[in-house]
Amino acid sequence: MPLAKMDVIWFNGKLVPWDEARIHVLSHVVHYGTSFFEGIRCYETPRGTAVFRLTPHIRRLIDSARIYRTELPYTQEQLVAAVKETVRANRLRAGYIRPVVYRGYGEIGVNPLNNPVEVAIATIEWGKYLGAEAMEQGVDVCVSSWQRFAPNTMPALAKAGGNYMNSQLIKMEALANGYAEGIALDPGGHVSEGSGENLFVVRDGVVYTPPVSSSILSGITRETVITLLGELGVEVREQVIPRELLYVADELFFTGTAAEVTPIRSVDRVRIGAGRRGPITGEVQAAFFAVVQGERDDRYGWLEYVEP
Ligand code: PPE
Repeated sequence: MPLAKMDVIWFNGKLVPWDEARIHVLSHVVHYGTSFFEGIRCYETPRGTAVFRLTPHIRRLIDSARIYRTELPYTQEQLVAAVKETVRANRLRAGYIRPVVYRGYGEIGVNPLNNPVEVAIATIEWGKYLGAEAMEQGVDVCVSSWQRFAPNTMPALAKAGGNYMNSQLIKMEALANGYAEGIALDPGGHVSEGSGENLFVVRDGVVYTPPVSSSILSGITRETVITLLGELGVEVREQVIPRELLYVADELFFTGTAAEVTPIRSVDRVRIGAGRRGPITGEVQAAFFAVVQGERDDRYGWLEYVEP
């Protein structure tokens, strides 16, 4: 997505003009990928703009940093308030929010700990991640020749910048071969996730999704969708998924903040179901959009309103 400039970025505690949120080329993050980030969406609702599950996203940001022995210079409450402040300052009604924590300029060398921990929060416009028509038609994907990282290599539960080198390999290979996205297997050869999305498989009315032990990011949309499927009376099993279950699935779909709920219509050129959005995918997608847009009762407190 090309970036359209907004007015301000929250940069180490202050709102600064968009063009002034800059870092030095010798910042630790530039050399060693030392960052943690979040992707969050806000939506227009009948009661004003609401950030979807803001607090769990900020909590995951703090956890990602903690896994790398990094304590943030702001509390969860301060960061939640800072996100709302940034959305208000940019008069954003619906869009995407990108908080990022990184190690800045101080010294060179692998040890990050002597470099400052800096925090920025930007808001950007972001339409449909895998294309607008994809939401109904579904996307064509492949199983990647790249795998997700093994346990004891890169911690998958941390949403760390460096992890996305792996995602980039998956994504570039998929695009080069004419697919919208790639599905990575975990180091054991079981299904893991897309380059920036979690994956769900539907077969005989039961929904399957890989467990956190399959090198996935523990997606907040994934958790949301599991809850919504439960409400719809659909059984969800978090279990290890063999690759071949993809080819015999009735339906497949991705979830993610950027991807929302995106149907998949083929894998490795094998048609899935009727080759378009399946019925369970359609139902959970409709439930998801009804929730995020405040069109139904917010029974879990998922909508965090920007205006007090
Ligand atoms: N797995 C990965 C690897 C991932 O990056 C994301 C989010 C998810 C699963 C879904 O997580 P959640 O957003 O909490 O439901 N990917 C973010 C970044 C995408 C990008 O291209 O940048 C996102 O969707 O914001």
